[in-house]
Amino acid sequence: ETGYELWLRYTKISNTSLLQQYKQQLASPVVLGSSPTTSIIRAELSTALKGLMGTNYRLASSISSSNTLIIGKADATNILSSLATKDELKKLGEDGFIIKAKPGKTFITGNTDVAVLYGVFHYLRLLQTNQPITNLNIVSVPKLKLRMLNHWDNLDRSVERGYAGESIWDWHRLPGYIDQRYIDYARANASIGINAVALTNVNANATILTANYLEKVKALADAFRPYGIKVFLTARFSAPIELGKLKTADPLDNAVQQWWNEKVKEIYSFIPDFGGFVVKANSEGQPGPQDYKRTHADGANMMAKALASHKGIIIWRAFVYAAENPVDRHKQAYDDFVPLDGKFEPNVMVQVKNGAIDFMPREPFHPLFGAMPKTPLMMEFQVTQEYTGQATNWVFLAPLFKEVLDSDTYSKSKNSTVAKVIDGSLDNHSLNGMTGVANIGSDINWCGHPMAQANWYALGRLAWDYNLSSDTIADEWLRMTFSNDASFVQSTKQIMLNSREIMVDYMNPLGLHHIMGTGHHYGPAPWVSNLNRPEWNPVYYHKADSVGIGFNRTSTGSKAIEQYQPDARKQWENIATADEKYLLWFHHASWNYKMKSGRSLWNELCHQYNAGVDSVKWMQREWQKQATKVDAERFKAVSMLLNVQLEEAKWWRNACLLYFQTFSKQPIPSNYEQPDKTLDYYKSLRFPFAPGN
Ligand code: BDP
Repeated sequence: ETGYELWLRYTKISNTSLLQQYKQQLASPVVLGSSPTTSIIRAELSTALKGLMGTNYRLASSISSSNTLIIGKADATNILSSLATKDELKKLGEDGFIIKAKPGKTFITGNTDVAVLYGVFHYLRLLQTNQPITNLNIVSVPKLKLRMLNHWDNLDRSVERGYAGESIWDWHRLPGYIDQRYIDYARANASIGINAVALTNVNANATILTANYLEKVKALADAFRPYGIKVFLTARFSAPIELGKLKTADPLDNAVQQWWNEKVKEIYSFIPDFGGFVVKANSEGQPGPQDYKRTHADGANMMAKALASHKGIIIWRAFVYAAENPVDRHKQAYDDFVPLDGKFEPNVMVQVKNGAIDFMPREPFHPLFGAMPKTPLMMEFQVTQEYTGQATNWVFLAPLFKEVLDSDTYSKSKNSTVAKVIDGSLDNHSLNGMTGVANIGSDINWCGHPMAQANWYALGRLAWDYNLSSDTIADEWLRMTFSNDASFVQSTKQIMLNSREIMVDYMNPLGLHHIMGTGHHYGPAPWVSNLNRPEWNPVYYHKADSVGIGFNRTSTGSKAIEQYQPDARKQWENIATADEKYLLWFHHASWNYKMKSGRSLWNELCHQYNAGVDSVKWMQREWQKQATKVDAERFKAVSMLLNVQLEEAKWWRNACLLYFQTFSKQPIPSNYEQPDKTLDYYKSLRFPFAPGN
């Protein structure tokens, strides 16, 4: 198995009595309607049923009394429309679906063909995961309207922070050559409800907005459309200068507005359902409105006006920090954006990373969530594992995503969770969404590490329903991607569910953050202090000294904690009661500070780094037990990668402890494995060709 099939393998159901039951219910399927999407439904169903049941199915396109599975839009036939009241159908919106099983007949319906496609994928998932299908009564409506992937793909096919080969967009051969990958990509996305993709890197190249490239974008949009996927592009703020030969990109300049109006019109002439732009402006050297002493709202609104009449939207990123803000980078996005609340056009969403620093292994939720009630905020997660083990570490990210979504902002009252902020329910916004920075590339298995596919899957499933548990998501994914064998699922799921915490232990325990290698961000480098801007240096974040370690963000420090509601602060504010998972995020604690375990802070650090390493050994042992349950290719690939992961976990542990020891001046307790190399050795390591940079 190469892994190319992802979670859509459709292998024959091995439980023979279940197979018999399924066969009865699936004896005579019909798919009503005729559109590119219904053709896709028919093809998917034929492939899936053939694989799962081991027999060929002929699908009818008109209904007869013998049909046992009836699939189609609600308005296709009376039996389907009578499954729900008008009101219930309305509540389904464009994407929601109903699956209902009555004696002898099962129905799948929704208001659009794409909703029906989602329903069919859901139904197939039930079969793939061997669930009962006799008493189904499912009504499923996505919690979020925009369920998106952001590709950080460059036009030369390199992928910023990509660990799975080249970009899957083969710009050179587009528009004429439609790679089967595009279709399989769209299928996979549709199967988990993803309905939007930004094709290009947020560090944008204006060339994508030229007619030549728009032809290529159109070809992709055409391929994705029947799968319900809308295309977005990243827009470089200075494009009017670079492409339009204007002297300025000032958002309040009429000629600039005019240029964007024309450009947008041109884009819609190629792609009538174009989604809009994702914009990174005045961040990490990107051009933006502040270059002209204008605000982010001025910039976003100018572009939003160009898009409004076409029903396009602007997704304006809040990932900003500047060298002029040396005290605490944590505070800047909040300081820049909160005053703009209420000043954005109605077709603007502000896209906020899950935390205020940068996709760290563990990070408190971003203080902007709950602080801009008049603006729809979109969640940005990072699926690609820039800071969470890159190409080599098995880390299931659903627990990280859930931890953020379930966090309480207390912005209205108790239970004002981040999830309720982004779904718009707290502040009555109709625009809402979640995106993940994609981990997809040209590798045969799409995501590099065979287990990294689960993070793509998790993003889609949580964008559809953030109430799903990590356990459920892992369970589904394992059954479909590997096997329904109960003991395999049980053990491997435990590895997945623990993997994120394990990675935190050996990389960034107790709230440490941003102590990775320079540029490529591969491996540990807590000692780095010589970069041009203070907030690029790891020493800025851990602040280790002879007294202790950690960033004081309380009222006696940078005061970043004051950006949170008082009730939210409580979990971190007082060092004596603070959740130790975030201790060094908010406090500078002394080396001998007594932890809840009874250990000193220094000994606790030693303990956690070692626990992380030991847990990778546990992952290895658990995985080895699955040798007979998994195909040889993927078993071997994961085994080898776990060996690499163990080496990297030791590297993180040794390098960090040896370095922090130069401040704590205390020994690593003798019951732990001692570093086998010197600090100088770790400092001397260089990775000029590490991927993703
Ligand atoms: C950082 C990445 C950088 C991205 C930036 C962003 O290191 O490559 O361009 O985020 O999100 O995490 O704009």
